[in-house]
Amino acid sequence: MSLTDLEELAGEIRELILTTVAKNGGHLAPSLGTVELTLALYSVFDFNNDRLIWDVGHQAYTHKILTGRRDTFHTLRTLGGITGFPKRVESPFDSFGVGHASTSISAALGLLIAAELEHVPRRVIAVIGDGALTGGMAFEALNHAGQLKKNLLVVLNDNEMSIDKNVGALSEYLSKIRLKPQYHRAKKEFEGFVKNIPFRDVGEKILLAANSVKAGVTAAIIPGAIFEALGFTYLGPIDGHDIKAMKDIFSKVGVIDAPVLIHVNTTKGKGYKPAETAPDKFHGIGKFDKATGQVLKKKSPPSYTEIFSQAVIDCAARDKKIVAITAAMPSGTGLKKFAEMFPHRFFDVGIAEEHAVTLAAGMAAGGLRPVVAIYSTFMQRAYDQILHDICLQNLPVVLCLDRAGLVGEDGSTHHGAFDLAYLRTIPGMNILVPKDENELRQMLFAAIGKNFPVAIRYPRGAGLGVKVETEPSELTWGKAEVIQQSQAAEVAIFAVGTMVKASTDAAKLLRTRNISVDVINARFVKPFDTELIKKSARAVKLLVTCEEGTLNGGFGSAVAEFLADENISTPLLRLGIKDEFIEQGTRAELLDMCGLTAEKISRRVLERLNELIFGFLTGIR
Ligand SMILES: Cc1ncc(C[n+]2csc(CCOP(=O)(O)OP(=O)(O)O)c2C)c(N)n1
Repeated sequence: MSLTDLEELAGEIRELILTTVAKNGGHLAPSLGTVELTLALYSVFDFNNDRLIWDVGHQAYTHKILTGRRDTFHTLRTLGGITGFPKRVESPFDSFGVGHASTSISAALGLLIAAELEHVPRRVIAVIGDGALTGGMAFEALNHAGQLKKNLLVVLNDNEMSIDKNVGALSEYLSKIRLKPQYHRAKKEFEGFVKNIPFRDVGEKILLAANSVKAGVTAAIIPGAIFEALGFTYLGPIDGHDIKAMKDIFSKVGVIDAPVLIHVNTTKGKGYKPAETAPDKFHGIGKFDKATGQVLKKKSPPSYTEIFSQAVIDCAARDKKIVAITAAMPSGTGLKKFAEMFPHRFFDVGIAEEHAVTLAAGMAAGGLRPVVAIYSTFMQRAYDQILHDICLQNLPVVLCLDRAGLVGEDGSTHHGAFDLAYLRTIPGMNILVPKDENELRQMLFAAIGKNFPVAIRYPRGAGLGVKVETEPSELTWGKAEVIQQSQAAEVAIFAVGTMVKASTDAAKLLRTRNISVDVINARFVKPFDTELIKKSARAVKLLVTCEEGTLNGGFGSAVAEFLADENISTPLLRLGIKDEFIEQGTRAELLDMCGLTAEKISRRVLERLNELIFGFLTGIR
């Protein structure tokens, strides 16, 4: 396509992205920022053979539209529709599945090695944002790639933003490269030089020439010296909205047989004023009015995140030792307000969950009381740090896992389905799950006073609208809360978190069929209330556990293990998420799909009771 055609296409794609995200919600600002970059990449490389790996993948909407998904783009992030992130099963052009940050360079290097060993000549390109570059894995991969000296191409998409403003020394360094006046002069000279290299003089000659010019240029300005030290040839920064400039540089470096990093500057939210002025708000957004940029939000009770936000501030106001840590999510986790109120006690470490957790362990070892707020799905990154650095030393760190359970439209990469299972295996870990937003506040108060590790996991979205008590109330450690109990109960449901309300409603439905059900808020997944379970097991025909988490190793597993160990033969029905990855949809659709609604819980209980009665009558149990 001609440059004019490409620019026209960029406008059409932008409009399609904007219209679709306004209706479905999604990652607007990141994807608007990469329209020209994607078009330039697709103009130069042949992705029928070459491979393009996106980091996080939330900026890849143009890539999706260009690779056969324009007509289905309206289904973005909906149940059964196309996903918000690249996914291998969705398209052969999605070379590597993503959702979590900082994986692109490792994956690209892996694909490159595979191609070499299979004798397939191919370019592999990783596109990574400046935010994702704050993740340790990105550096591990750069370090390895620099040593292997393979022709990996890394495009650094620098918009100075993570979700919130990017943080860290590297981010400051990249900003300096943008700003250095002598660099701009040198950059012009260098760009002029690269443009004038005759195309036949590609390959080694370009590299030699580029390096000799760069030797002179970099000596004066040292742009990208950090990447050079890691074995990459650094080029840039170039304007990431100038298709021609990017095409020029991509086509010329495309044949260099060594690792190259091209630094492009983009504007997050490019082309849509509300997103350009508030790129954090439009990073990932729900439905909004395209004309005004106003979010279309139904009135709802405060979210769990909002309640956590205030609770941690209230705790910090009482205790100077409390510090708060986030991994690049001050807004998402609700810690932004804490940062404003206690700037010296707040730490945003970038997309570095592992570091966040060990940093907290260090702080705790030094006498502080760290609260680490990280989404459940991203905490998966820090498993060993939780085990080895916190629990093995029994350090008083409070882990607050937001977005636990099914998160909805972000889909399989983002569901917080595994936390109960992965935390439960660790000796010394305490796991609390609130049934509502008030209990979340109370649990935080209780956890902060303890001398051991505690994790609290809570869901995405609005609370139940219950009254939130400002003052701490009694929470007996390891004890469940009886919601309803009767002598005549045939069934006892031990429910975890969000499932307490669903189970209470299920009990009402079962009541209409003359089945009396006890409902217990488990509250603690570790240590859990073994005494009450034992007591209930003796009293009822059927024990039920219900959790918004994977069944493999979750709370139900804990109860099953306990019953087996205690030689208790009361039948147990475990309800939760089956051993599979759950795709995207609204939270309500997904809960229904997983059988975690009152209606479906009551049906499963009824079925199991029938099986038990039938089994009893026929002697098969
Ligand atoms: C391991 C991990 N932690 C946190 C996130 C949440 N997250 C998604 S995108 C993003 C910021 C990425 O910034 P950048 O790479 O610069 O891309 P941009 O959105 O600015 O284009 C964050 C923190 C994630 N996806 N993965």
